[in-house]
Amino acid sequence: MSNIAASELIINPDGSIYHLNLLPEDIASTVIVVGDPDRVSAVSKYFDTIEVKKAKREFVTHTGTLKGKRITVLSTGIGTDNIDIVFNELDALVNVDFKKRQVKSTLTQLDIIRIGTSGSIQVDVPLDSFVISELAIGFDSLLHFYESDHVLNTEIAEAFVKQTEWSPKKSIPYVVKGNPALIDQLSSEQTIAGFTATNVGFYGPQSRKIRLNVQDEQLNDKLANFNHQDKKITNLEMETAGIYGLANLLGHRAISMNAIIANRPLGQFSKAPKQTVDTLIQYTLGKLV
Ligand code: R1P
Repeated sequence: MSNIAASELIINPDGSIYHLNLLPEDIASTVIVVGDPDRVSAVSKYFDTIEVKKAKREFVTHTGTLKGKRITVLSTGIGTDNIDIVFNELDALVNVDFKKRQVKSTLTQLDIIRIGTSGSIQVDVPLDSFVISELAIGFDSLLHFYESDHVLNTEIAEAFVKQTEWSPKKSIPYVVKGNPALIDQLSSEQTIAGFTATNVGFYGPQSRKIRLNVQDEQLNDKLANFNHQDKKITNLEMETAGIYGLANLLGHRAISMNAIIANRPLGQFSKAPKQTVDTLIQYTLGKLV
């Protein structure tokens, strides 16, 4: 087995991985990921113990226990470019022997749960509701940089490109799925099963017009009206497709929990977004332990 070069897997002098600044023993096999670094303590405040608190750049990590279960909560910052870093480094922490610089012969599977905020694009997916992404469609190009055809649903992606008259100047969308067992475990009558669109930006890519014109004025309507075998897109955010794609490629289980804090067709924003996120945090922790 060949060694991974120092330039490819960068390990800090203290033995921690380059961006996350974590040692292999710092993470649990259940990892909650959040976009906002301030949301890390909003999750870990419910832990019974906290043994690790580390940070570098936007990547803040707390590891502790809740009712005897060891859990890590880690912020990813915004976007699938950050998801590429977080997922490859989390995987290396469990599946690469840092001393030998070799992939371990026995691999560890992580459970990775995103607790994020999101905007609904359907009138009937209301403010302050919780969407669990069964599927995600990525408008970034992250998955296309990997050998990934075996985890992509090209049928839905092709139907989407056709129905929305997707401009070839934009990256070809990719469709990926969440882990069915985790979706089962975390779903209830309090959650809505969804199909999440992961955008490559917050303004133009999500059809928000402040001063700049967008390439396709009808984009959000086309997203809302897209329908393939009764699958309709429910919400927009910026990480889930990357999370599902990389989790599937690396052999981890992932699920994305979305607190709906905006309803785009109705032009509404939640009056209590923090409360909604806190309720989703408590709901998710309750289902995990
Ligand atoms: C945009 O405001 C950010 O909020 C959403 C989007 O995905 C994007 O990261 O998620 P988080 O609240 O988890 O960051």
